[in-house]
Amino acid sequence: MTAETRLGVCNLCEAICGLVLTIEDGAVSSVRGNPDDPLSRGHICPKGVAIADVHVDPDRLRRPVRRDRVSGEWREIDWDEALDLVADGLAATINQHGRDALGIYLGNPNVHSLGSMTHGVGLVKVLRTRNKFSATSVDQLPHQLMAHLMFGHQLLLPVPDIDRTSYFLVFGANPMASNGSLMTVPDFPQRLRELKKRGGQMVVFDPCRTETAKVATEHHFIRPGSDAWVLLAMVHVLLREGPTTVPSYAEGLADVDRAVQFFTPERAEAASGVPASDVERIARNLAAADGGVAYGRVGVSTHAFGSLCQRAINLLNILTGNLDSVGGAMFTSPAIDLIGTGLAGRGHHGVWRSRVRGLPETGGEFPVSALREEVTTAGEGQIRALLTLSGNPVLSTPDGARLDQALAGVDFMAAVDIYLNETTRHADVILPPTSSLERDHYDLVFHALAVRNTARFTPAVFAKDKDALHDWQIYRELALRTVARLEDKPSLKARLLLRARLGVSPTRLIALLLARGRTGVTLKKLRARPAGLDLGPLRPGLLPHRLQTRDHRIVLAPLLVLDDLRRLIETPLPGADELVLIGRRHQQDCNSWLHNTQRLTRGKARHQLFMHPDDLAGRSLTDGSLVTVSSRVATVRVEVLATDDIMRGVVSLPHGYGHTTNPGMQTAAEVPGVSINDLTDPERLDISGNAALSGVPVTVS
Ligand SMILES: Nc1nc2c(c(=O)[nH]1)N[C@H]1C(S)=C(S)[C@@H](COP(=O)(O)OP(=O)(O)OC[C@H]3O[C@@H](n4cnc5c(=O)[nH]c(N)nc54)[C@H](O)[C@@H]3O)O[C@H]1N2
Ligand SMILES: Nc1nc2c(c(=O)[nH]1)N[C@H]1C(S)=C(S)[C@@H](COP(=O)(O)OP(=O)(O)OC[C@H]3O[C@@H](n4cnc5c(=O)[nH]c(N)nc54)[C@H](O)[C@@H]3O)O[C@H]1N2
Ligand code: SF4
Ligand SMILES: [Mo]
Repeated sequence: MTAETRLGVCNLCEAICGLVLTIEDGAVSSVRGNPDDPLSRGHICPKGVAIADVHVDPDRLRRPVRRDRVSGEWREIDWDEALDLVADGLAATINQHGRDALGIYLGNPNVHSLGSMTHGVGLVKVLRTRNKFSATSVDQLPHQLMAHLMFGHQLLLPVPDIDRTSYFLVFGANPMASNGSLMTVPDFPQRLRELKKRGGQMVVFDPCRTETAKVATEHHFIRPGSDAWVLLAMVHVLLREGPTTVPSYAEGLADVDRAVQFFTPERAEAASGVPASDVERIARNLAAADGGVAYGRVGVSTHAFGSLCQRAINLLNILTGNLDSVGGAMFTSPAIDLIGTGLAGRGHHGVWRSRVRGLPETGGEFPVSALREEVTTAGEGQIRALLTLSGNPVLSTPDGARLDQALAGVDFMAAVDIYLNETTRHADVILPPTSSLERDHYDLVFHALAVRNTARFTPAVFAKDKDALHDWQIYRELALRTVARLEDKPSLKARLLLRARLGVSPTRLIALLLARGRTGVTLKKLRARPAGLDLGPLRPGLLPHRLQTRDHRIVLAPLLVLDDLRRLIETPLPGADELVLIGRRHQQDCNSWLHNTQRLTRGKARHQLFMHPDDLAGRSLTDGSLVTVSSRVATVRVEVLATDDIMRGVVSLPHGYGHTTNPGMQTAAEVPGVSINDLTDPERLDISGNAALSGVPVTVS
């Protein structure tokens, strides 16, 4: 037996851990964290250990499959036929009904694959439909919109300087389970221990006493959806008590001051349940800290006032002097900079609107909450063909069960995915790319959101099969073949250019982009140091230069959010006997997939509805029983788990469950549980268009 070790990378979550894989007789026999990796420092979680399970999973698609529309049966076909079929289907729809008749959904794993980042964007661009949707609008849209409006670029997202902060104020995030988000922070538990050892504190606001809340110095229960009240009251306290630090390049302070007058700590208490004295004390502590940072994630992004929250969090950091400052909220200096180099657009909002509900686009995408109605509402511009790229919107987006029904009715559907899942089962053709162990990787997204500046290039661990295609090759072929079939096609010259551009491999592009950067990092240097190059801690003093607003100024009070304050004030609070639903993540889950690996699904069940014992008793329900949960859109039945880790008046379901047990679906589909998104409501939106997945009114009986 021959054993050798190879370096790999985990692309399952934002922590991008470096791996050491042991290969015996051509198969992975062990996966460990790489201690030499300057960012992840040897960290790994149970999912990282399972990464090779996906590679060998017999259910993972390796060849294109086609569904017989009559019998419903799937059969493998060859690549050429599959790519032609998809190009035919897409082009026929566009030729007959126009560009917008094609809908596209881009799922989360796109940002975790280099080839999707470099070539998927190109494919989507040439298809030129306005009916573009992605996981962004069930996730971080408020962050991007506020970054666009306040700092001038949708990706100018400040990252907590976790390694040097002394006061970490967390709203609606559970990094102990999620390993951090919009904050690439491998080894959060160790970094937190270091923070505490320095005498620092972590203060958590969450309706659930999560793994993170349990290791915090302070945890405060907060009513779902009420965070904006607390955050604005903290800004109120800072401005009332002063002194506040307002950089010379910030504008709109008077508007902020006027707007937060109403948001007193007492009103915040009434709305949120957080005592006014705590709101005041924590605002003061953040201001007094030697390097403090406020941070909010999924719990306050996928929320009816997500934009107000993200904007208030930015304000807290700015007014306490903690933006662009050591221990505060800082901007990264990545070796490949997506900002300011034209690689990613600065963003726009509301330039055009969706056909049915008139919802605003952001950065060229519509809220995915509008997807179903655009498929089912007849008329000019109706979506008649759908392309999903690494996505499972049936489980991931609001009112998923009805989306499921709608997808059964489209004229043509294709998916680029490694699995047959609840969404891709409606496709006519599924095109599966190579597994992540077969692809080169450089992380274009998460180095730029990491708590330390590093760069790393990871060559594929295994050579790909002769008869397999990388995602970038699939995207290239789909773009070229579809464009060639369009009646209204670009000029020959433009098509030749497209062919040349899409012909450059992602790795070659990385070499070119690195050479363009200013950090001196080259692909050659990265190849010589595969564990990764350390470019040092985050750097302060990048502002105002790094701002992408036209005059390099921070806009403290964008009109859009000022206008939204009225909606906050007028939204009634839930009554004492009402229940609202929130979501959660567990360490061994990965959004809507990875339930196929035994390694992650064995052990204690975690699909249950969390409910406070008093709320159960008040309804004469018992722990462990099957309960009926109803929202405006649907009813599901699920087991309940009594726990006082959840606050009264709140119930919680994990996100990504509810796997279908249809024949042909993945083997571990017997994983119990329901989809939380069968209950969430596409009508509940933040001003940005992000789905308000959290705080859905429900009844339980
Ligand atoms: N209620 C509620 N809903 C939520 C959330 C919540 O907290 N609560 N969270 C939201 C968030 S933050 C997100 S990001 C979305 C995620 O939701 P989606 O965008 O649907 O993404 P995933 O569930 O991560 O993955 C979708 C599919 O990608 C496929 N896949 C995995 N790797 C690859 C690959 O390398 N290539 C290809 N082509 N396909 C691959 C898998 O088969 C999987 O089925 O869900 C959102 N929905
Ligand atoms: N293990 C694991 N890790 C993951 C993922 C996964 O599926 N599994 N998914 C990845 C993805 S795509 C993302 S986007 C990140 C998300 O990363 P996080 O945001 O850290 O993860 P969540 O567990 O969704 O944390 C949201 C928290 O918000 C709380 N919450 C809900 N509603 C409210 C509210 O109204 N106010 C407040 N203050 N809190 C609220 C919930 O109780 C929950 O604890 O995780 C990534 N990492
Ligand atoms: S923390 Fe994230 S990146 Fe690291 S091993 Fe786990 S899933 Fe992979
Ligand atoms: Mo996400």
